[in-house]
Amino acid sequence: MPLTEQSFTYREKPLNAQFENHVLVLGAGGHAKVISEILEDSGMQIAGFVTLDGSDQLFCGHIVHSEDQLASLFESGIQKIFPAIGDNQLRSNLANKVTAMGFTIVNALDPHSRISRSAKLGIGIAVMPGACVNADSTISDFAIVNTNASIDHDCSIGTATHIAPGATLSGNVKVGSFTLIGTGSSVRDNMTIGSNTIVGVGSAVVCDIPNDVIAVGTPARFSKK
Ligand code: JB3
Repeated sequence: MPLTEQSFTYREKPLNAQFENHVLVLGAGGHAKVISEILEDSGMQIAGFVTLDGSDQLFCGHIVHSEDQLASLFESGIQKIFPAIGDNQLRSNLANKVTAMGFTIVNALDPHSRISRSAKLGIGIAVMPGACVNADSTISDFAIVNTNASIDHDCSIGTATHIAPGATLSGNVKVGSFTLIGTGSSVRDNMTIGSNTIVGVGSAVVCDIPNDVIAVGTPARFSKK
């Protein structure tokens, strides 16, 4: 039977073009549910969540796949993904794993965030509602700029670092990789904060903070992890 023009067009379409707007979300917890809404508000369609073992229960109205299913999902044409797990190291590890499988990692930039046109963004970045990234700042791969966090001009945020809700970084603050800047903390301009470090909730950072420490208080004092 001859193909109609319509069915021919459909069959000739590359498989992944059908799923151009579809994205998988790695994780199915609190962070993933916020991310899924941001992705939907940005015009993407959620193709499901992915946990280690999957689940029979829907999450936010979507299927929860297991990691074992990633290869077949990719083969079916769903090739975009977002790592939505709060743990910095796990988020980065999983992002690297799915990159090696061929997935394209997208960003989740909330339409109600403010991101400067001169900011430089990597991949797999979350910029949550009300967050601000000002001129000439750099946000590296898999970083989270959480709800209402503020990154002022010329800042640099390292790979898989998490700037928690309401944290404020003044101008020209450099933060390393895999660091957590806790909720509501404040960082004076021109400060450098190392990698694998934690700045506790509500701390005030007024001196440089090295790698691998926990810094807490006002002003923040640090000790080895
Ligand atoms: O503070 C705020 C605003 N958000 C926090 C966020 C940044 O981090 C939030 O309050 C939580 O503290 C935390 O959210 P997250 O990462 O969603 O945590 P939780 O609710 O515990 O969910 C972790 C998810 O990761 C679960 O769905 C796990 O099944 C999934 N998970 C754990 N290990 C994994 C793996 N998923 C996959 N695919 N592979 C794993 O190895």
